[in-house]
Amino acid sequence: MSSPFDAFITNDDEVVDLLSQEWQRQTTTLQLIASENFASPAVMAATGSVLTNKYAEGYPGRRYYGGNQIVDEIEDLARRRLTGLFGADHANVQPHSGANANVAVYQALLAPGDTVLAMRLDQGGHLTHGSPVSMTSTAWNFVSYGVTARNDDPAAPGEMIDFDHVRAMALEHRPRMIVAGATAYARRIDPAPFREIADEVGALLMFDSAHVAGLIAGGSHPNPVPYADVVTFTTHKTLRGPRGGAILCRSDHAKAVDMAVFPGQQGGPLEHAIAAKAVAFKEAAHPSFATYTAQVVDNSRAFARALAQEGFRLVSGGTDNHMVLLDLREFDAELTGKVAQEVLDRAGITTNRNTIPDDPRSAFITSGLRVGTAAETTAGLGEGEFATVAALMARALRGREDETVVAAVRDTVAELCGRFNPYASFTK
Ligand code: DSN
Repeated sequence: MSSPFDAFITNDDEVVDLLSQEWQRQTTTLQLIASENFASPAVMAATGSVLTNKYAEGYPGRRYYGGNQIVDEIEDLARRRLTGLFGADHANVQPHSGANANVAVYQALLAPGDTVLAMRLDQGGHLTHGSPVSMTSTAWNFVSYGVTARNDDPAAPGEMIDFDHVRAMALEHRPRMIVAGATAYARRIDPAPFREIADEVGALLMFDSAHVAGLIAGGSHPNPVPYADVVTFTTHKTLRGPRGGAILCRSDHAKAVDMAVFPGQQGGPLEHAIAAKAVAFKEAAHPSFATYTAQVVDNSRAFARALAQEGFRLVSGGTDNHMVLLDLREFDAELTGKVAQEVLDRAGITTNRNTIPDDPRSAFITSGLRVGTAAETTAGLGEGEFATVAALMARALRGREDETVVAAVRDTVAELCGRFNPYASFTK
């Protein structure tokens, strides 16, 4: 199978072959992992550019290596575009990932052992929000908040951030920092109540907007920059850039944040990724990106409705963002997230298993499945197609013991992907 990579890598058949296989996988199966997207050809070209050759430890105008005149311009452009996009005082575009960005902020603004209040992993938080398996929990004293209890009344859905709990924990523990933001949470996160609670106890506020950075840039979700001391995010999820992280902060934190990223956490920045981030920030500032993010949310709502009609329980009763978190137990009490993910893989539908609040199963098995609309909205799927995808998921999972059912779903998926290829322009 040929792919656009054949032209660039002519002396390594093994890598060409594997890249072609991955190209094939991404364009013939459905990508529903909520943290993934299809970066534009321009973003991918910058990622594969000569900048991968350059060492540039330091920051624009203050490098530890020569030959960085052009690299300085690139990094400055990325920083300017990013502060403009979110209305922030200062940007650091060097973090290699969202995890690096979060840890750098902790290093910048906390002393070892300081108390931090963040969302617990099994309630929707991230590993770097103080999970016991993350170094963040050994370097700092994390205490956690969670979501309200499940409530099946659609007029008052539960499993939403419990602000009474956030406030009670803040008053009890007097954290130096409160972390807002989540990795498996389908609802809008309002930064204002977090700011209020942080002010009440004299805490700093960090907003981890990894998942929703694109929705914020497109105007579909509230911008935390006016409320938070620091905002961190990844650039490859809803923001649709290259893999990587970034930090926005108030000018009084700029020096500490920059020092924590380099030399505190990282060595040489990945300037090829930074150039690709600059491309993505420009794309996100275009009016068409707002149309895209609005469609992501509309698609997610349509997907959620259709999944509920198929018998899946929606954690928190619905969605306000790009993600739907499913509790599988009512669809099929025996079906675990692990098995569902594996069956859907066989059916050409890529998802990830996820714990749900108060999940009785382990994080490796889970009772939940997380799906998202960011990538396939880029490919062009609309609300009608997402309703079809919900039906295909249900059909494959109900018929999982019968390989002909799973294969038939896979054929339908391939036909759908044939009509909605995010990289159609590459193959013209
Ligand atoms: N937590 C991962 C995700 O949302 O897929 C990213 O770190």
